[in-house]
Formats: sequence, C-alpha cells, structure tokens
Amino acid sequence: MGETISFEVSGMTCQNCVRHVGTALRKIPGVRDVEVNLDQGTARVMLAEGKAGEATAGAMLAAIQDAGYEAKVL
Ligand SMILES: [Cu+2]
Repeated sequence: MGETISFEVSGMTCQNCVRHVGTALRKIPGVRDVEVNLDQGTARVMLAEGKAGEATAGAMLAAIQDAGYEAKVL
C-alpha cells in the first residue's frame, strides 16, 4: 500500500474531462494509479512505493491546471 493524495477538481463536466484529468496525473513519475470521480468532483492519486518525493501534490495541481481544470488538495 502506497500513499494517496486526494484533490477536489472543479470544472469537470463529462467523461472526457475525467479522462483528461486522469491522463495528466498518470504522466507524473511516481504515480501508480488514479481514480477520478465526476459526480464528486474528486481525484484520488495512488503513489508508487517510495516515490512520494517525486510525485508531489504541487506537481499534480500543476498537471490538473495544465489540463484546464482547477484543483485543491483535500
Ligand atoms: Cu468534459
């Protein structure tokens, strides 16, 4: 079990948005898996074991924003 970081993501309106956010987060080194919930407007990022230093919350926020959505850490 690795660490997880959860975000509130605003601006997602459909499954394409979910895919965009998920793809952006999965590109970050050290991210093991991502679950994006459209109804709740959340994204949960699971980190690979021992990779918490690479996959920072700041890098994830930047990736979500680059994809065109607003986010904050939950
Ligand atoms: Cu959409």
